[in-house]
Amino acid sequence: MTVTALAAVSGVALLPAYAVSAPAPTGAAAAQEHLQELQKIAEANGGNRASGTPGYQASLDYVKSKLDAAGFATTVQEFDSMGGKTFNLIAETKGGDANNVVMVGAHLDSVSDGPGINDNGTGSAAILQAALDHAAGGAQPKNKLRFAFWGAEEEGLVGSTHYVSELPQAERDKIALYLNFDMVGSPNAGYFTYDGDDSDGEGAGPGPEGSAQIEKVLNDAFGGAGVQTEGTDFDGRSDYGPFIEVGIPAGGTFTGAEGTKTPEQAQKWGGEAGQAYDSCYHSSCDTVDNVNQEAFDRNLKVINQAVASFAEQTPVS
Ligand code: DPN
Ligand code: ZN
Repeated sequence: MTVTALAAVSGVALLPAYAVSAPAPTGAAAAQEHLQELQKIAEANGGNRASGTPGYQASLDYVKSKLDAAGFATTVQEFDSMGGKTFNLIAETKGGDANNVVMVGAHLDSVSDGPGINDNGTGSAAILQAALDHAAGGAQPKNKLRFAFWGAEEEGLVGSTHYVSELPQAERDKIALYLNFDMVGSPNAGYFTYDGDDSDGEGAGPGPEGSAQIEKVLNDAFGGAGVQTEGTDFDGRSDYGPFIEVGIPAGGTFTGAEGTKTPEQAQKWGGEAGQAYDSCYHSSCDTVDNVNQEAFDRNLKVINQAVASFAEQTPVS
């Protein structure tokens, strides 16, 4: 019997030799796939990915499998929130100086009213892809890189608070800095970085020492792409809160939530003055269509640059 006839009998399709599978996408294209996947997960699980629900579990499984396959050491940390069990996912490089850890975090949970793709599929997808791209580059980081995907942020920063409170002081001392990414693709985007030096002299004041240098690295990365930034206060509304409370320097980027874009901001950034940065904030329309691709791509690049830079050198060690 010929090979073809054998295949016909056994029902096995013979693929031509050139039909190898396409290489996995990297960078922006891969991050876009993560957003699509999180959207599908929400749709398959009652429309959301809220902490403690099957949609959250599926989100965590998806992220964890990618990081495991790329060689990260992953840990799932269980905690209670709103009367139920939920989880943080922590993934760190096996190499790098364990006494000088660079942490990068994003909350992986959505509110229960929608799929949470801008808030915070974007931050989750961005740091996931930054981790995968860094690993694919093959270089061992000088410092240990630790990526955190927080549960129950939307229930009051519960996951990040639990993580920091469980961490012995000796382990806190090894964390050189914490970078936070929560909403990095808002449809009517602003380009904010956490105000480490309190340049406006208002609001929450400066972050712990080293935060100003982090802000500068992020601002310079945006500047290199021709994007002007504004500071946003450390007002405690996202997962950097528990870190700055114990004196760990922090920073990060943010494209805006329910706040309104000013005419000056619309002039320098485009978009619509008098409208919310994200008019679908915490609602059912926070889908893949609620992501500003340009803002998301610019943030991805800045995040990759910041990770590459802090992997080698931190302001405070
Ligand atoms: N913490 C965000 C949320 O999940 O609702 C909103 C937010 C992010 C607000 C960053 C301020 C700064
Ligand atoms: Zn939110």
